[in-house]
Amino acid sequence: MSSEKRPTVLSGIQPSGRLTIGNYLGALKHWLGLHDRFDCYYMLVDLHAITVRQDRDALRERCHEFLALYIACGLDPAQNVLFVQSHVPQHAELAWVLNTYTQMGELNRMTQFKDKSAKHADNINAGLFTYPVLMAADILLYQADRVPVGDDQKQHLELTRDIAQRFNKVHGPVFTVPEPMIPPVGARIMGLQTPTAKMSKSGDAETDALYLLDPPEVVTRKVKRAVTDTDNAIGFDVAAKPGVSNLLSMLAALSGEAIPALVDRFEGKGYGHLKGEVAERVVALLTPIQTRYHEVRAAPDYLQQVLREGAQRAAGKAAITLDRVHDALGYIPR
Ligand code: ATP
Ligand code: LTN
Repeated sequence: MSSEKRPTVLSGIQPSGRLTIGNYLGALKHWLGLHDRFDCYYMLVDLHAITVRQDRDALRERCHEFLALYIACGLDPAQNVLFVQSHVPQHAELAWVLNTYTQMGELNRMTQFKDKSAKHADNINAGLFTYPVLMAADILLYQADRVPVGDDQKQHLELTRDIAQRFNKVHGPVFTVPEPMIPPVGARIMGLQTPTAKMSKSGDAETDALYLLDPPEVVTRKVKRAVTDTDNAIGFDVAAKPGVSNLLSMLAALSGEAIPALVDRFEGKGYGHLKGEVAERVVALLTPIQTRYHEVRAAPDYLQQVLREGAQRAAGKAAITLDRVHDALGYIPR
């Protein structure tokens, strides 16, 4: 599938918590089909995941679960390089180098660091602080041209670009400077119970998120109970009507209809109609994904083989970049 001139796409998700409809609409969905035009690398970023304590057995299970979901959502391992970050040692090696091209002040400004430190006040480890540098290493190792992510990763992408440009200024054009790909709708799905905060896969409240493996009746119940407001008038206004606006964004991302067209279509109808349609669309999306997931998940040897091959292909490309970096720095070749 790879040819010299094809641009590269890379993205990743932390194997923490459970994949949500936010992860799907903001990221995963947009990875599908890119292999026609790009060399595609999609990771499970297990090095990033340990910036928050993980249970050993659960982490191992989850990597297979997430990989099976990647495949069930439509990522064909024959056309996309699917791998686990810890299988490619160059990620950590390049991250070390890039740490020395990143300023403390830059990392201090990262909103994800601020949010995660507030949430895990008992474990504000150095890895949590340098998390964005490892992410920059992930991206720059593969000379990625485009990085499809949700809105919350925009700041990390900007830092990655700054680090790449800084390194290139000193050492010449070693790194491709990547562009984010952030979808116009669905890039920031909010919680069902707290529509002022991002839906998160590691959140505590079960009813706040729609998980990709939620059964249909659970999806329907959660959507029906989603927080809205009392005036029962459908309109898009994130500040004044965060819950209804979130449902409209989800429906727009799921159906492809524009938000103003949805507002017109639901005029005079109550929130129950909107919720009914959102639930229907989510169930229709998830049902075939879940069927496929159970088939793939039942084949652990296959999953292991996908990871083995993915790691091999990823490491081949990563090694070329790391050699160039070492050469630029003046390290003696091995
Ligand atoms: P966690 O809660 O475990 O920190 P998360 O749900 O934020 O995780 P990540 O692994 O950080 O998930 O993100 C994976 C991808 O999904 C990223 O591209 C991210 O931008 C996107 N994403 C995460 N949450 C949402 C959301 N609520 N809406 C849209 N995109 C999202
Ligand atoms: N930080 C990202 C996950 C991530 C990532 C990447 C995304 C790690 N490395 C490289 C795109 C490209 C997050 O979603 N929290």
